[in-house]
Amino acid sequence: MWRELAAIGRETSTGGYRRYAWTAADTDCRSWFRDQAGARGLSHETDRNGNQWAWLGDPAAGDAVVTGSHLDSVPDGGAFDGPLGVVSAFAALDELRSRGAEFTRPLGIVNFGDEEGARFGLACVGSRLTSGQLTREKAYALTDADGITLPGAMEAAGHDPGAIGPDPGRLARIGAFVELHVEQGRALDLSGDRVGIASAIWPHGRWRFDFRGEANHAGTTRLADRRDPMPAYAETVLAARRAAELAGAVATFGKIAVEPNGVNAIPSLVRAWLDSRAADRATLDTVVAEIERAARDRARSDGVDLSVVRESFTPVVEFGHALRDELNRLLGGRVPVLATGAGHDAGILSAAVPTAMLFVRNPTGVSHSPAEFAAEDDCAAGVLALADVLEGLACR
Ligand code: HGY
Ligand code: MN
Ligand code: MN
Repeated sequence: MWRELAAIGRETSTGGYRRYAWTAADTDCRSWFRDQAGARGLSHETDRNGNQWAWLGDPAAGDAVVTGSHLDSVPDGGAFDGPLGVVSAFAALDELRSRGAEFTRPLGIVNFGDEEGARFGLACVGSRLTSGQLTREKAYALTDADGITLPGAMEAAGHDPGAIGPDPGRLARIGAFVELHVEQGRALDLSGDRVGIASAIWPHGRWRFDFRGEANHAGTTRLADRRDPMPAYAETVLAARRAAELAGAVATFGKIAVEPNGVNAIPSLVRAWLDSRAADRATLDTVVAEIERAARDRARSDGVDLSVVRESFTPVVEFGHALRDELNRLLGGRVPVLATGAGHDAGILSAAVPTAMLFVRNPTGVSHSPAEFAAEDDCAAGVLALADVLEGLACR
C-alpha cells in the first residue's frame, strides 16, 4: 500500500512531493484512496467539499468512529505528513479484520482535501468547508499563483464546486475522529516512545506582507533616490526572528515573490508570507504585532508602502480530555501526551466532533521536507495502536 502511494506526485529531482490540491497528482492520490476502499469492500463517497470517505457499515446509523488524515503535501514535502495517517487507517482495519473484530459502530476512513493549503494559501480547506469554518464566498475567492480559482481548479479536476459549504449532517454522524500523524518534532524520540497522544495544537496563522516600492535601474539609481522594498523585507525577517526568540514562539518567512524579479532591477514589489505560531494566543498576537511594527518602521523610512493581510488563522486547539484519556486507557495508560505546533484537520474538526490524535515517532523531527522519515517498526506500532483504539471505540 505504502509503496504504491509513495510513487504518486514524487519529484525525482528533490525526492519531495508536489501533491497540490486539485492537480493531477492529487487526482492520482484520490484514485489510490478509492481503490484501497474498494479493495476492502468499503463504500466510497466524495463529499461536496472534495473530502473522500470510505465506510464500513452505514454512516446513516450515526455515532461513527472515523480515522484518516490528508494526502496533499507542501512543496517538496515528505512522504509521511498526511499519508501515514491514511495508510495506517486502512492497515488498522486490515489488522482488526485479522483479529475478527466485530464492529458495533460504523467505521469511516477519510482523506481530507487540501490540508496544506500549498496551492491556494489557506490550510485545511476541506475540513474548514465541511465544518463551516470557511464560507463558500471566501472559498470561491481563493486563487492560486496563476490566478486559477479554487472552484475553477475543482471543476478542472472533475469535482462540481456548486455545493461546497457546511455539511453539518455529515459531522453529526461522527461520534469520534482519531487522526494518526507522523510527529513533526522530536518529543517521542527524546522520550523513547514509538507512539504519543496529542494534547493541544498551538494557535498559528499566515500573514501576507506586501512591500511596494518603485522599480528602477539597479546601476544608475542613486541610493538616496531609491524606494527599494527589499531592505524593508530583510529588516522584517530579522525582526521576526528576534521577536520569536524573545517570546519563545516561532516565526518563518518561507515564501517570497519579487516583481519584476530581475537581477539588475530594483523591485517594485516584494510579497512575503509569514507563518507564526506560539503556545498561546496572547504571545502570538504580541509576536506578530512586533514584526508588523518593525516592518512599518523600516518601510516608512524607505518610502515604501506596506500592506499586511492575515490569510489563514487557527486558534489554539485543546483536544477534549475524555477521548484523549480514553485513548491513553486503551493503549495501556503510559502513552506520552504532547502538544504540537503543527496544524491538522483534527484541530479543525475538534470544534464540532470529539477528536483525538496519535503521533508516531519521527527520529529526526524533520517534516515539510524530503528528509521526513519514520522507521517501519514505529509505523507498525502506530498501526497497532490505531487498531487498539478503533477496536476499543467501535468494536465493543
Ligand atoms: O502547517 C501546518 O502546520 C500543517 O502541516 N498544515
Ligand atoms: Mn503538513
Ligand atoms: Mn499533516
